[in-house]
Amino acid sequence: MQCVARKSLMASRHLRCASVWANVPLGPPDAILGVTEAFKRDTNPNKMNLGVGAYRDDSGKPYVLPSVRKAEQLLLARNLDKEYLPISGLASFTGASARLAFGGDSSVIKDGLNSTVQTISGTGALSIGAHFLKRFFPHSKKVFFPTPTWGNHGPIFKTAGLEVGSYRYYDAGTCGFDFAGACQDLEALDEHTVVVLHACAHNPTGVDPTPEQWKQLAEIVKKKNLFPFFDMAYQGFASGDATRDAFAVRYFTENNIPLILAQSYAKNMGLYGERAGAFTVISANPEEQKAVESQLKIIIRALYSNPPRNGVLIASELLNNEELRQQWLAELKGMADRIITMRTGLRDGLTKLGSARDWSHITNQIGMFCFTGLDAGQVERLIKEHSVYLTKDGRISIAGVSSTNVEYLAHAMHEVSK
Ligand code: PLA
Repeated sequence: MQCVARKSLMASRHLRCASVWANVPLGPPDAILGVTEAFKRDTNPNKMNLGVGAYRDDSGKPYVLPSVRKAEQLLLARNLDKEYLPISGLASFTGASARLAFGGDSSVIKDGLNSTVQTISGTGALSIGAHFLKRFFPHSKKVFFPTPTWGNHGPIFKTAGLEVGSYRYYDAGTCGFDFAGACQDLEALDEHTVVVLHACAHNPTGVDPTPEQWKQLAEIVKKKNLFPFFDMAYQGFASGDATRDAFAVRYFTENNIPLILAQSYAKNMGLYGERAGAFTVISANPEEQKAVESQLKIIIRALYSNPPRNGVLIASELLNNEELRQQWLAELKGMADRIITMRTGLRDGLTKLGSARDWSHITNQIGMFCFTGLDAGQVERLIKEHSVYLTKDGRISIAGVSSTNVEYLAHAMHEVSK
């Protein structure tokens, strides 16, 4: 009797739960992170995960930078406590992060005009930025992105209540930058429109403006009073040189263009899961800076109160301890160089196999990703017939290719594209 009663109680509970959420539709897997889930289910020993942008060493293993390991040892020896960080994060980290982006001599930093807060990596920086725009940007609430852009840009800004639009960026004909198209579209925007710019190593295309083109884009931005939101998720990963990759951000700032900036240390320090990042607003004067910072803290306090400690303690060591900083910058260059070597290897492999296609974009593009130009059907064949996992748009993470499987990849790409 008792058992029957319990059973019927459970059944009614079950029913009640089901009815509350009955209207929740099943969502699709994430376009980028969902690729990893499919990869994990594959039993082919030759499988390759080129979906998410996560750096692998030449044996295909996740890579923890030796400088990061050293920083961890230094931190461990300090027996630190686990107290909350301030709402705006670890000051030694946010200060150094701003200097890495804008340069130590930057007048905005010397004059204390930057409000830099610690964020949950680059995604968190974009999200805090989007919330800040939604609350305080006095003009349009529509933000414009390059076509194509990182798949999570739209969702982040829409979740914060903003509308999204686009401007031309990639030329599928040349697999390069559609500079004329981008200029035309930016010129046609209303004054005081927010435009998201990838500071370097554009994701997913690997196509960046040249310094000369950046200067012309800055002209348009200035003339039309556009408001740039720089997303710098790959500083140092494009050229191997963190200063060189900061060119656009520094050029715009030196030319007195007001801007906001998202930074991530996921890729350039290999701190992915540690979630270390920063968001910066440049203000016109110190009073404004104080007000902006106070509002950023109010937004953060409501969203997650204060940020995590571990990742930024490591990042702060790498940025502030001169010996570790030099080691980190050398290791960063090592990662960028290995990616460039893999690009050459892949292109050479395709040529050797007799591919009739022009693959020069593999080596012309920069950063973690190569936008292969393969169409949806070819992508599907790469996955199904060769267990090479990539995003549907034909993007491959070159950072996931190694000298042991670059030939396999070339062969697979040749097979599906001939
Ligand atoms: N901005 C751009 C342009 C990115 O490509 C990424 C990450 C981020 C911000 C945010 O990274 P973070 O929050 O980890 O700092 N893009 C990855 C990962 C590497 C992802 O999609 O989450 C990608 O594979 O595209």
